[in-house]
Amino acid sequence: MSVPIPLELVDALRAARAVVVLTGAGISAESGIATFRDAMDGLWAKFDPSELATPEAFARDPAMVTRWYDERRLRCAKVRPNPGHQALAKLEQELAREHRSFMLITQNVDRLHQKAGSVNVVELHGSIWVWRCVTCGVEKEYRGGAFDSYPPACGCGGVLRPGVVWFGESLPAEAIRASEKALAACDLFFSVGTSSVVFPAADFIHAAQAAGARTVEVNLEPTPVSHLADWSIFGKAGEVLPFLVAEKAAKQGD
Ligand code: BJW
Ligand code: ZN
Repeated sequence: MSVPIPLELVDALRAARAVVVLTGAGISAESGIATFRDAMDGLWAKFDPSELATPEAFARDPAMVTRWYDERRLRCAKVRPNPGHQALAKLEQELAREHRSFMLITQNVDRLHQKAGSVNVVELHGSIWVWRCVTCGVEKEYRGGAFDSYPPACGCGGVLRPGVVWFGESLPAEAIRASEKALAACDLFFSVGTSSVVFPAADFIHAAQAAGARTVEVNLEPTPVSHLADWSIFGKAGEVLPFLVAEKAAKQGD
């Protein structure tokens, strides 16, 4: 691998009792899913994603917003987890065998971590596979093809919206509670493939540090939290994470 991994980081991973990993769109980029702040392709190129992911955009044009989400959902159905997702799933299995704790907190809505085999996953921003009726509140997971019409309709006559968290909306209370509990108890924290500009996730590195954890960032470029990390590794998650997990196993076999 071209990116050097500090030996001290491998040692820290070997010694950690409780690992928390926060992921963002960058970890799914190598699976072929555009990151949130990437320019959008094709038809959507003229839209700013941060303006589509709002309750205001949905209220203004529910057909357009739900079509955008459904195209993304159909794209997620076609792609596969990459070595970055797989390395985290493997790390979770290894740590479980070693009676150490692991939690994966993701801002992603694509469920690629679960597809790769990760189990202890907190979805901070919901899921693109879930749709919720704005009238009766029913939630359904939908894995079929494109909807017949946009916005999709609920049996009650109401409109279905994507089960994701938009700007200005509260995050699921249980996801926040579980994240805070894990952050307060962790001794090694990773921030992977996130621009660290969206809160509350951008604050998680502070919470981990307050708990005494050492912190690692894996990203292609510096972010607003890079200066806080004990180790900043600039490289692709799909290369750095498999290498790190393999090094941990190799050193443990010493
Ligand atoms: C790679 C790579 C490779 C690429 N390998 N790396 C405190 C201060 C200021 C504002 C606020 C605050 N608290 C709350 C707010 C308001 C707001 C907020 O944060 N605003 C900021 C813009 C300032 N937050 C909220 O509204 C949240 N709600 C909330 O806090 O409720 C209470 C409250 C409300 C209002 C005021 C105060 C309190 C809700 C946030 C919901 C975010 N929702 C979205 C959409 C989800 C559905 C969807 O997918 O459409 O979540 S927005 C979008 O951003 C999406 C992402 O999960 C999230 C984070 O993006 P992420 O994952 O970091 O992706 P990118 O694209 O930004 O970055 C990719 C990174 O990967 C880059 O750095 C690349 O370099 C890197 N990369 N390839 C490694 N191969
Ligand atoms: Zn309904």
